[in-house]
Amino acid sequence: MLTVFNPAHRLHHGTELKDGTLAPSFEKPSRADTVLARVTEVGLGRVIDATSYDRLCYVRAHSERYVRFLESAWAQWSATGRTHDALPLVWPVRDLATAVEPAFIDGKLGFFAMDAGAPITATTWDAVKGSADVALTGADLILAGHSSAFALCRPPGHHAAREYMGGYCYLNNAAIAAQRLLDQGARRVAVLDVDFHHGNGTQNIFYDRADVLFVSLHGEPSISYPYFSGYESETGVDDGKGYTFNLPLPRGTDWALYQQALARAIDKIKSFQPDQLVVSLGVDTFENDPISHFKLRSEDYLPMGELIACVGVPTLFVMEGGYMVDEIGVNAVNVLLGYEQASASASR
Ligand code: Q9C
Ligand code: ZN
Repeated sequence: MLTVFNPAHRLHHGTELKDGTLAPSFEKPSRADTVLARVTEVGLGRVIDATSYDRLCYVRAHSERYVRFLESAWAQWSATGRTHDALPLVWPVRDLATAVEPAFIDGKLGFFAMDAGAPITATTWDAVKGSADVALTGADLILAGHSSAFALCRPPGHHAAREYMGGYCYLNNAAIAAQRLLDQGARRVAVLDVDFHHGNGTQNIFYDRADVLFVSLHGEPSISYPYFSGYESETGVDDGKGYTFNLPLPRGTDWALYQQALARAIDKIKSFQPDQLVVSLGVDTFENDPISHFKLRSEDYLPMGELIACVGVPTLFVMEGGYMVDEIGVNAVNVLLGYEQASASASR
């Protein structure tokens, strides 16, 4: 399996509010570098550089004004004389006015964010664009006939919706890749999200559409970030009714329980008969993850990959979360190795 990588990810390392103080974010450069080192160590396959794509590819999954905001936020923030990370501090919740995009940067930050978890630094946009380009390059490998590929994206993407950032995410890499596959001829694409957190952004982008099936396994919303999405009752709207499938799981979920839910997810995807599969691959389901509460062990990621291979269609893996940096490489690459082993034996 080929891996797509972009060293531009190192241009992004922000701060986050943790327990009332600003500290370096859990979402840090060593994450992607650790995964890359493991890819090389096990000889997964060649590592290729991302190519650069036109911004219109991002606008396929997001709005024009949101992409423009991401491109220009730092320039507007720093023009006010501030030098620390840009973070939103006011949000248009419930009955507040959302009809007008604020003109001033502090208002724009809240307008285009769901939380204060997506800091913007001077070079954040370069890393964010580079991450989306990794996903697009991976999608093009699939279109060129590869049966699988690994887009080693950083920063992650699945919390980023059509018009807002949050949860360490800015552009939705998996959604941008899925849209690329559709624009290049796929009739139906499934997105399977195995990150610990609900992929609210991906759900938002495809919620009213029947050409993308979104299936997510995640911590129960009432006790897990992002708290305000991921309930089983969220199943899509209009043409998209029935094309969103959420499987929330309780605190302490181990492989025995996870495996049953994943088998249901795989059945759902198979009956959709997608042309391709995009996997939002987060490994924050790991037992020692610092911000999550599932109990998967490193060896469980091998059968996870085997189960995903049962879908039997070309598959693009897109890196999402996972914050136990020591193990993130082993865990993510175990999914890919399990997938490869199962695919190889199926084709013999
Ligand atoms: N102080 C992804 O896994 N808040 N995002 C955590 C920690 C944000 C996770 C609170 C978690 C976002 C892509
Ligand atoms: Zn996550």
